This record gives sequence, structure tokens and C-alpha cells, in this order.
Amino acid sequence: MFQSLMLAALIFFPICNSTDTITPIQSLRDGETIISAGKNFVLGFFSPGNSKNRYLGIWYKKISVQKVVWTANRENPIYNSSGILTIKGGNLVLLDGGHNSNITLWSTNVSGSTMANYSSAKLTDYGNLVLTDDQQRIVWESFDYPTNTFLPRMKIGRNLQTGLNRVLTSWKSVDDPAPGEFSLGLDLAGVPQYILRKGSDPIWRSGPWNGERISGIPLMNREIIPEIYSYVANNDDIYLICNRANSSKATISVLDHSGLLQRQTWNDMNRGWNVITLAMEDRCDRYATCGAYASCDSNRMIWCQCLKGFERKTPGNWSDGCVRRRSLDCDGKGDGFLRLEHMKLPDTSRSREEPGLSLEGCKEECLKNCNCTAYARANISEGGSGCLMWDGDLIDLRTYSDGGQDVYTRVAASELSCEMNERHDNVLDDNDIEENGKGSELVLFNVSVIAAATNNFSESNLLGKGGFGPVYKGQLLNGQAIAVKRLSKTSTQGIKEFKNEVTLIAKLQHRNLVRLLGYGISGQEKILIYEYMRNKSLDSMIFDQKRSAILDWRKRFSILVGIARGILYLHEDSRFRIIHRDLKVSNILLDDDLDPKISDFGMARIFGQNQVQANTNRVVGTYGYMSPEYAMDGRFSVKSDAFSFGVILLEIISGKRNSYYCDCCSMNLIGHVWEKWKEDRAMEGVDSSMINISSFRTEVLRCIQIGLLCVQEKAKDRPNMSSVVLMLGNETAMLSPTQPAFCFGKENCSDHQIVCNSINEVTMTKIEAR
Ligand SMILES: *[C@@H]1O[C@H](CO)[C@@H](O)[C@H](O)[C@H]1NC(C)=O
Ligand SMILES: *[C@@H]1O[C@H](CO)[C@@H](O)[C@H](O)[C@H]1NC(C)=O
Ligand SMILES: *[C@@H]1O[C@H](CO)[C@@H](O)[C@H](O)[C@H]1NC(C)=O
Ligand SMILES: *[C@@H]1O[C@H](CO)[C@@H](O)[C@H](O)[C@H]1NC(C)=O
Ligand SMILES: *[C@@H]1O[C@H](CO)[C@@H](O)[C@H](O)[C@H]1NC(C)=O
Ligand SMILES: *[C@@H]1O[C@H](CO)[C@@H](O)[C@H](O)[C@H]1NC(C)=O
Ligand SMILES: *[C@@H]1O[C@H](CO)[C@@H](O)[C@H](O)[C@H]1NC(C)=O
Ligand SMILES: *[C@@H]1O[C@H](CO)[C@@H](O)[C@H](O)[C@H]1NC(C)=O
Ligand SMILES: *[C@@H]1O[C@H](CO)[C@@H](O)[C@H](O)[C@H]1NC(C)=O
Ligand SMILES: *[C@@H]1O[C@H](CO)[C@@H](O)[C@H](O)[C@H]1NC(C)=O
Ligand SMILES: *[C@@H]1O[C@H](CO)[C@@H](O)[C@H](O)[C@H]1NC(C)=O
Ligand SMILES: CC(=O)N[C@H]1CO[C@H](CO)[C@@H](O)[C@@H]1O
Repeated sequence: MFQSLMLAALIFFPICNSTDTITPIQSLRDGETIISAGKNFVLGFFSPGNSKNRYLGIWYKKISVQKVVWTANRENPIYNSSGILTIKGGNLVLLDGGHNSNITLWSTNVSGSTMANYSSAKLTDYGNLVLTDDQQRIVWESFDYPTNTFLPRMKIGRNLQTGLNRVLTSWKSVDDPAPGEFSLGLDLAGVPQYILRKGSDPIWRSGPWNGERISGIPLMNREIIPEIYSYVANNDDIYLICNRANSSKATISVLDHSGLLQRQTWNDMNRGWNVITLAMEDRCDRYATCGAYASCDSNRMIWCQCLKGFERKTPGNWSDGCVRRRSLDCDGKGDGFLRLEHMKLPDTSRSREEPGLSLEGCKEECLKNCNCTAYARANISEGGSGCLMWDGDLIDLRTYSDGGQDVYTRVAASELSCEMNERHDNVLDDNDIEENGKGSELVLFNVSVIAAATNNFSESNLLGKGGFGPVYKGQLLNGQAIAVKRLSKTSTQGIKEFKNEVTLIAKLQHRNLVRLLGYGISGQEKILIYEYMRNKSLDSMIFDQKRSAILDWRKRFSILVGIARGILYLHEDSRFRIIHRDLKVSNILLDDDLDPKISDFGMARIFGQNQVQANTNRVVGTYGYMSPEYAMDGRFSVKSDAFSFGVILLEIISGKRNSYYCDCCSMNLIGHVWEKWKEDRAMEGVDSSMINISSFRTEVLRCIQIGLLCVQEKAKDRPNMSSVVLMLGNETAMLSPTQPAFCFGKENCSDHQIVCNSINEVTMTKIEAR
């Protein structure tokens, strides 16, 4: 009896001094923290980046590198450690106690409660700071006032009853949490959509919820992102919420100070954040890049293209967009619709939703209204109904290589049958080159200076012979070491195009890419200048019996992650998509810390895209690393790069080259790894120079599995690089690999046909092996 009373007392009268709570008599001073019950989050004072200013904020408890997810006094820092957080008059207030009288720097500003003495604030395990009144009613919560971070369980959107607008705003810089230029919030004009603004200008648009995901974030729907997003829209509230499938892992979306919206997931293995860019991923994400009635495609050399039935309004300026070639008939039955596939829905601020209408009903409805320019399904889920109808110019369209939906655009009936007349712009406009030169510190070198720096391109300075010409080591007069790539003279590209491409490539900056410093042009001579990597390329270590022992498993794993991140950046994070096409171990350079840097990216562009594409017999790429579809048909894609990555991965783990696995045996490296994998003996193929490898067995096998997934024969089965990065981070479940394209390229073997799968009739003449 007594015991059960005790128990009841414990349940109903919990100990008041719990460390996750602030009360009117328990203030929080700088240096002290409160910690959520499950030890997920901390509330306390911090200094961001290199700043010495103090701010009140919330960060992860278990992550060793401090990650602040919310800040109170964003604009009013405290300059020393005299901050005090307390409860006064029912409000949480932050005081600067370093004066004779306390100065209020920040307050929750809710109207005072009569029983204010019994208010308390508690930090929850989701990172929400919740202020309750004497009746335990929630009067304020930090989730309603987000800063730059969208946490699971937080709502981004608007409460229509209270007017509360939950918006993300970037920090000013990594050192300053004050509101920066960028904000992301729900826009209620037309069919609601999220708009990312720089100041008041829209720079990106999410598009509406399409029943499955935000239409402008195709990544959201891929099975690789385990979060479950829901969109709630009722008369009271419209918001997006993320319910993380597994809350024990830290996953957030951050609007960073440069305006990128990124999903970040903590990776315990390499103690860093895995990053995937959700918005402003490439140039086509930028709002209305191509103007009205034009669509942006980042896979094409010329990103913008008029919709079918439309033509350029002002040649040379895409911001004016396109106009109809033939005017609409309007009243009669003279109009029809063209279906555009894989589209991001156009700006919905000039659209409305018709719930319940079928697609056919929508078409009829649209034809009846002369202002209606397009329609699309409102809910793309199986069995979903309703449609959206636009009644103004169609703005901010783009295509996705994976994802997107159908849009039906209204055109004059005569356009429906005259696709043959389609005119394609095939010259690069000056205007298509983004802010030429601005923002990069690309230097134009005098060729005589480069010649002097390399002893007139002497043999003794030669570092190697790459695909597009020899590479020399050089030294500038100021002592800086450089790598000089002298492009072979067969390039037909004009000087202007060359400059344009070099300028674009120089904008690609990532810690896992070699930095382009400058270039030189003189007559036929075209030269590229890169930062010099003292530790040379990965193949000089990994395939060298003595030096390979320097690379233990941890180092090899971090090299793999670095390479994968570098490729992902080229594919998805940079402002335009680059397919490398020639990834191989000798193109991975190592910096002083042996961190990997990818070189030779963008060469196809720099060298002259047309030349490479026009000549179908000439494929840029290297024997042993090329996917079958690229080697045979010249079809390159992010998936052909993924194939090359798979080969690199298996080479790094085995310490053996794919193409020269053994002299004239029946299989290459991929084949051997696959055979061992099937027999559950994959560890046997691992480089024996790595000490203590058995203790990393699980990780090693996981990596081999990723490698095998990448080298699968069918491109569509291979993961893209964002999946690879997630898989390396142990974040997602993995599929079982199917048979790889393993026999491809065994040219010297008499018996190679025994084990080849379908692609053994490769004609080697098609490949310019290097
Ligand atoms: C903090 O700075 C204020 C002025 O901003 C000063 O009055 C106070 O003495 C300082 N407190 C401490 C502890 O240094
Ligand atoms: C400032 O506020 C703190 C916390 O409420 C309190 O302890 C202190 O007495 C106040 N100081 C002055 C000068 O009012
Ligand atoms: C609280 O209200 C005051 C006066 O209306 C205002 O100046 C201040 O910015 C508000 N503080 C917050 C944190 O909203
Ligand atoms: C709150 O506390 C103050 C000081 O402790 C006291 O003067 C006041 O009467 C209390 N108010 C209520 C509503 O209990
Ligand atoms: C969540 O992840 C942890 C660690 O990865 C794992 O131990 C746990 O089983 C997972 N929980 C669920 C529900 O998947
Ligand atoms: C393109 O057109 C826009 C708007 O019509 C104008 O602001 C811009 O200056 C033009 N750009 C060029 C390069 O002519
Ligand atoms: C079409 O647009 C014009 C101009 O915006 C407007 O005056 C007219 O009412 C619209 N017609 C319909 C049927 O919505
Ligand atoms: C979309 O359609 C599916 C299937 O009918 C339905 O379950 C879902 O609730 C719809 N979503 C919205 C946002 O209407
Ligand atoms: C390049 O350098 C050489 C030698 O210093 C000089 O003669 C020549 O004028 C320079 N060329 C240019 C374009 O500056
Ligand atoms: C480089 O070549 C030029 C002319 O071909 C010659 O004058 C010069 O001496 C050479 N310099 C070196 C370092 O060999
Ligand atoms: C990877 O995840 C699996 C299952 O979630 C877990 O058992 C394993 O320990 C994890 N490995 C690492 C290195 O975190
Ligand atoms: C393994 C190896 O060669 N490491 C070298 C990388 O480069 C730095 C700087 O030159 C050298 O100090 C390392 O020895």
C-alpha cells in the first residue's frame, strides 16, 4: 500500500529540479545549460564560428561538432558572458545582466499571464523550447519561430487563424546568426507554394504539393530519403512537416547563408554532415531563368528552350522568354493541348485548383475559358483526382531527369501537327553564360610566362599524359607550384567558346575537386592551369605495393566518401550539371592530407562539346572504367559516372586494376569480386596490405556491395551519386546487386567469351582507349 502510494507520488509529482526546465526561480546563466530528457538537445549560450559574441541557442547534445538549430537573440548579441535567461511576467526573457539594471535583449512577447509565477519552459527531445502557463497550456514554442533550420516535427507554413507565418531565414554568415538575405516561406497567392527569396525577389519556387511530394523537390520522393513529409492544408493551417522515420538520427534541412536549401544528415562514421541540396541545386532551379513559356533543362548545353508552339521573343535575351507562334482560337474548337513530360509545374500564383475534376474534365473546363493556358493533375498519387489550371503566362518551367509530372499546354490546333517545323537554337548566346568571369578569380596567364614556368614544357617537367594533352609541373616566379595542362592542338573550339567554358568550369569549387586557377591562350595554344598536388594521383599509391600500406581502411573509406561527394557535386550541387565521363583512379589526386580531389572534370566542355558529340566513333573515356552503354553507344549520363565510381571503389578496396586483374585470365576485377560475392567470400579480394581489416568487415562488405550496385549492367539499376553518398553514410538499406557488366573490355584474352554477359560483341574500334 505504502509502496504504491510512493509510486503514485513519483508519477504525479515529478521532481521539479529536472534539468530540462526553466522556472521563474530557476534562471539560466551563460555557462549553464539545460538538456532535454532523452539527451538529444541542449539549450545554452554559444558563440558562432569565429565570433566572440554570445547567443542563446539550441544544439544537438550527442553531436561532437556543435550544430546550432535555433537562436533566440539573433540580432542582439551579448558581448560578454553576462546573459541570463529567465521567466518574468509569464514570458521567457533574455537579459544582459552586465549592467546596473538588467537590459532585455529578447522576449517571447506573449501577453502576461495572471498566474505567471507558475509558468515554466521545457526543452523537448525534438529540440522545441516550449513555454507553458500555470494551466500547462502552451503559450509559446520555439518551433513557431524557426531560424535557418527545419527540424523534424516542425511546421513550415501559415496559420490562417492566428496569422502566424513560420518562415526559415538564413544566417547572415557562419559567424553571424542575424537574419540574412534569404528566406523560405509559404506563399498564398493562387495555389500555395513555398518561395525562396533573396530580399524580396523570388529566386526559387517549390511548386505545390502534388499528393506525394513538393513538386519542385523530386528528391523528396525517392526511396533513398527516409523522412516522411506530410503537407497539411485545412481552413486553419497550411504547413509542411517532416516526420523522420528514425528519430535517433540527426536529419535537418538548413537554409544556408548562401541561399542553398540543404538536407543534412549526421554521419557518425566520418564525423561530418552528409549534404544533399534540395533547392538551388542547379541553374534551372533559379526562378524564371528562361522567362515565360520556356523550359530549362540542365542536361542540355543550352539550358533554355521555348515550349512547343512558341518562339523566342528577343533573340539574345532569355529573360523575355517566348511567345506564341500562332494565336489561340479561343471561342471555337480550334485549340488543343500538348503534353510536356517530366516537368516542374509552372508558377502557381496564377493558378487555381479544381478539386474532384478528372483530367478530361479539366481539359474541357480549360477550353471553355479563354484565359486558361495550361492544366495538370493536382494529385499524382494512384487514384488521386483534381487538377490545377493556369490563367496567365506560364513561368518558371523546368524538366527533371528523374521525377516531375505532365503539364498540358494550350496551343492553336495547327501546332499539334507541325512539330516538324520546330526550330532549335543551337548557338550559345552570350547571355547563356552566367555572369561571365564574375565571382571567380580566374587568371589569364601570358603563355610566355607559362612556358618559362615549365622550362619551355620540358620532358623533365612532365607529370603525365592525360587524355587531352600532356601535364607539366611548373613554378611561378612567386614560388607557387602549378600543374599545367597543354591541350592538344586538335581542339577546334574557338577562343570565345573556350573562354566561356573555362569560366564556367572555374566556378565549380568543392573540396573534392582540383581547383582551376587560370588559363592561357596564344594562337593555337590553349593551356589550363591547376593547383599542384604534391602527393600525386591515387593510382601511384593504391597500385604500388610499398606505398599502398600507407592507406589503411579508415583512410581508404574517407577517400571513397570524398570522391563520391565530389562527383555528387558535379552531378547535382553545382549550378549546372557536369558528367565527368572519364573518372578513373589516375584522375583522383591527393592533397597534403591525402584527401581526394577529382581532376579533369568538364574537359568535354572545355575541349569542345560539339567535336566530341559529332564524332560518334570517338568516345571520351578510359578502357576499364566505361559503362557498356557509354562505350558502345556513346550514351553518357550520371549513371555512366556511377559505373566508373563503382570500378574505382572496387580498385581502392582490392588494390588491383580492373582491366589488368591478371594476365589473360577469364575475368576482370569486377568479375572476380562478383564471383566471390556470390560465394560469400568477398573479403578474400580485399587488399592484404591493410592491417587489421577483419575488424572492419561489416563496413568493407557494405562498400563492396555499393561498388557492385554501381557496376550493374543496366544503367537504370545503378544508384545515383546521392544514393551512393547516403549508402556510404550507412543511412539507407541497400538492394542486392544484380550481375555486373563484368566481362566488358577484356580485349587480350583468348577465352573471354566464357563469362561475358550480353555485351561481348563490343567493337573495340569504337573506343579510343587511353
Ligand atoms: C559586460 O559588458 C557590459 C557592457 O556591455 C559591462 O557593463 C559589464 O561589466 C560586462 N560584464 C562582465 C562580466 O564582463
Ligand atoms: C537581473 O535579473 C536577474 C534574474 O532575474 C536577477 O537575479 C537580478 O537581480 C537582476 N538584476 C537587477 C539589477 O535587476
Ligand atoms: C517584443 O515586442 C517589442 C515591442 O512590441 C518589440 O520591439 C520586440 O522586437 C519584440 N520581441 C520579439 C522577440 O518579438
Ligand atoms: C508571484 O510571486 C511574487 C513574488 O514572489 C508575489 O509577490 C506575487 O504575489 C505572486 N503572484 C501570484 C499570482 O502568485
Ligand atoms: C534507428 O536507428 C538505430 C541506429 O541506426 C537503430 O538501432 C534502430 O533500430 C532504428 N530504429 C528504427 C525504428 O528503425
Ligand atoms: C534582358 O531583358 C531584361 C528584361 O526585359 C532586361 O532587364 C535585361 O537588361 C536584358 N538583358 C540584356 C543582356 O539585354
Ligand atoms: C480573362 O482575363 C481578363 C484580364 O485579366 C479578365 O478581365 C477576364 O475576366 C478573364 N476572363 C475569365 C473568364 O476569367
Ligand atoms: C491524393 O490522392 C490519394 C489517393 O486518392 C489520397 O489518398 C490523398 O489523400 C490525396 N492527397 C491530397 C493531398 O489530396
Ligand atoms: C607576354 O610576355 C612576354 C615576355 O615577357 C611579352 O613580350 C609579351 O608582350 C607578353 N604578352 C602579352 C599579351 O602581355
Ligand atoms: C625557351 O625557348 C625560347 C625560344 O624557343 C628560348 O629563347 C629560351 O631560351 C628557352 N628557355 C629555356 C629555359 O629553355
Ligand atoms: C550501419 O547500420 C547497421 C544497421 O542499421 C548497424 O548494425 C551498423 O552497426 C552500422 N554501421 C556503422 C559503421 O555505423
Ligand atoms: C604519403 C605521402 O607521400 N604523403 C606526403 C603528402 O605530401 C606531404 C607534403 O608534401 C608530405 O609531407 C607527405 O609525406
